[in-house]
Amino acid sequence: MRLVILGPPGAGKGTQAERLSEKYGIPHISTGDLFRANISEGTPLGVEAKKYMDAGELVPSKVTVDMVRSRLTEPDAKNGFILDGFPRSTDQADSLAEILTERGEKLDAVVSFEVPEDTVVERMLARGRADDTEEVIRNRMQVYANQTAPLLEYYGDFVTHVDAVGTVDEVLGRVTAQLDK
Ligand code: B4P
Repeated sequence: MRLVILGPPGAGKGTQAERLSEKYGIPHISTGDLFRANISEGTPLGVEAKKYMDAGELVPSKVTVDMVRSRLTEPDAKNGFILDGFPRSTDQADSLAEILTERGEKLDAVVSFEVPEDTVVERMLARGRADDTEEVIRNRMQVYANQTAPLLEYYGDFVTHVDAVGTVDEVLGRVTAQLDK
């Protein structure tokens, strides 16, 4: 299965992707996690990404797309993957379509998590990651509305909408019920 998970910051994309990865035996590829790993290792990519992440801005698409393209060439992604946090803009979605065409592959599903803003802000403040301050969260929500939300129209009827309010298990149950169809 080749799956994309969309949703506002803090919607629980990473949380659910982790569980779906275990259930379906396919890798969870999170651009946020890949950037954070590069930041911890102090790579040039990490140094570049940190500037944007600390401000709640998107990391430039060129570096993001190259990173995803390279991750997808690893053997574990051969028979499927869960993309969490990518694409985050229509230009990234165009790049993903190109990558998949080159590989002779297609997406099987795009899942969108629907959560009210108050809930995601609460979840992020409770998580308390470095980029989870109120000011940065506000900017990330704005960036989501301007750059990422248009993907819902981009993918149109192909999107499976999932109510992501509730416990982690409740949300997982809803997602898998849709995917197993
Ligand atoms: P991400 O790492 O993708 O982070 P996120 O959107 O904030 O989190 P996610 O939706 O995965 O929520 P989580 O499961 O953690 O992005 C961070 C930054 O990286 C971006 O701002 C950007 O700068 C950069 N970036 C990433 N991808 C990029 C791209 N493609 N292009 C450019 N830049 C990019 O859940 C949040 C919290 O809620 C957790 O504490 C979790 O435990 C809790 N939670 C989850 N589900 C819950 C539930 N059902 N009930 C209660 N709590 C729940």
